[in-house]
Amino acid sequence: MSVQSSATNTGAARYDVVVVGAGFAGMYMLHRLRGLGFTARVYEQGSGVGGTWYWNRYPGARCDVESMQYSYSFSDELQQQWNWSERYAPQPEILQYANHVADRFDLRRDIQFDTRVERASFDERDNLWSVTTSDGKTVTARFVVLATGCLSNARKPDIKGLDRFEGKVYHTGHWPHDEVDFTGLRVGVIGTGSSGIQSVPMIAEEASHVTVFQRTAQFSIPARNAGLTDEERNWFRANYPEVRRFAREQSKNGIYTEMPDRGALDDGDNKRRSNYEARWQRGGLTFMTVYNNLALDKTANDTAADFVRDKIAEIVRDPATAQLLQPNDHPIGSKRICIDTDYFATFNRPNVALVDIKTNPIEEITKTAIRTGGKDIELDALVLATGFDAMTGSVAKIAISGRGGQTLNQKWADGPRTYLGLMSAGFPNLFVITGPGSPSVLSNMIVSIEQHVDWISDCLSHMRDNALEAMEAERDAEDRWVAHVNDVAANTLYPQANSWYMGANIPGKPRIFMPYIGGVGPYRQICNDVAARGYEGFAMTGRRQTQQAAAS
Ligand code: N01
Repeated sequence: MSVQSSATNTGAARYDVVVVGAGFAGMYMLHRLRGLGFTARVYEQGSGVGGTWYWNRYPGARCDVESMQYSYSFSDELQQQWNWSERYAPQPEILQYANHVADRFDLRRDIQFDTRVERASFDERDNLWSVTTSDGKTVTARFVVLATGCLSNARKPDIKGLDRFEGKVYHTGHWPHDEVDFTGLRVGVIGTGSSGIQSVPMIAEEASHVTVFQRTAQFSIPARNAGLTDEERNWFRANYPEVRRFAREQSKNGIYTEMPDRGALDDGDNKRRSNYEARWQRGGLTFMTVYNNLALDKTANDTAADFVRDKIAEIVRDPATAQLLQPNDHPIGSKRICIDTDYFATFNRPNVALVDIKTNPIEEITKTAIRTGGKDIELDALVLATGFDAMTGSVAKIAISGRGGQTLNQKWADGPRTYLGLMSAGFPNLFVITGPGSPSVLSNMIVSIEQHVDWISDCLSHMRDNALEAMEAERDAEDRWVAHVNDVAANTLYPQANSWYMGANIPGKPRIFMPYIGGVGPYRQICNDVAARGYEGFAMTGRRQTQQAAAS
């Protein structure tokens, strides 16, 4: 493989690797490829780096993993020098960090912005991908790496009359770059997942009135966000070797925290309540790791769910509103838990109303209002916090055809099938970073991104060292992995919720639990073992074998 890109005899530029997306995954992938001497081209549909942090600019957007941990670990200098200002960095600061990384490692010269990858087709004879972009150009590459992100395909709901609405309509996942001013406006927010829960309190401070349209009440834990002190930053900096090691090798979710050693029912009522209270006061995602069986045992889970329901009733003054805000149709944590700042308290404001669209679904949107329960709620602006076609949506938008012309969308018609969440049989030399079948969205994404990028980088080096040209997941290894992913999920409470983890938020999408819930540490070990056993479950071929296969 060459260090410089070259041109084929058709004039198309040729790279060792095409990377799709310049979010945290694509940027680190490019950095590693460069370091190994591979040529790479990154295509990014946005005008800048940052992926999800480039698009999700809605008011209140911030990370729900603490920033000292939601950050790259590959460069010690970077992690020692970057100064996170808050416990959970706001979106502009995370985007600033992404830009800093792009500049610091001189990444931009190999990234083509404002360019979508439209199609990618595998040529079996030459083991080459042909990649066509939205500027009408085609390049070839030995490998394609999809760094397209798990939550990047914003989903506009199919609600009658939505296109007729005459006020401004915004989607949280595709927020404008110019400032949006809600001052004096009556704003409707549809959706109460993380994006709705983060944005409602901010919008309520500005707008004259906010109506929140709730289909499913959500469990949310206070973030307790605050400025970081030097002492806190320095603790992390001094302890990064152990913090990062633990997150990668030992944790379930890629976060350095206590590992619970007892179940919720092992404690009596008072002790359990005081444990929940302590985590509620601490704030953040670790509420769910008070006990080791909250995701496994419904009776145990009920104790945590009851605690949060009681908190909602304490915070929200109007009993009818409090009751509506109390989730009662899914176990806590089985839909991605939310982390908020004053979400429930916002419903005590005189300018905020909650409308239950589960009982009275939206009938239609008129030019000026949302009609539900036979009543028109007049609005000047509408915020769609309706989420994403998660995990597969961005991949599905690219026309990918592999062996025998089969498309990835055809292969995944009944749900995504991968081996280790990294490759799909029939699509040689095509990698997905944090793909379905890997811990991905159930983890601190940056930990999982770095693990996949490092694994792929080692794999490409191995292929180069051994004159191998093509690598492909074997079908039986894939079948076994898909069965394992499903078995592990079936032993948890997760499949009991209509969540985007299950594809349930997209009408017609197959209901399959997409991420791997076996834990970040164990998963990493599995991937390492597979590599150590000569990439067991992957077929690897050299040029001569490919030619022989083509001739026979
Ligand atoms: O999207 P969601 P999100 N009519 O799918 C409702 C990450 N994230 O953007 O639950 C009416 O969770 C839908 O209702 P229901 C994080 O992983 C992270 O909020 O399907 N309502 C739900 O209430 C998160 O989990 C951060 O019944 C409709 C809401 O819209 C993921 O992104 C911040 C509807 C969608 O909730 C997605 O979060 C933000 C319809 N037709 C996001 N369609 C961080 O803090 C959907 N809904 C890092």
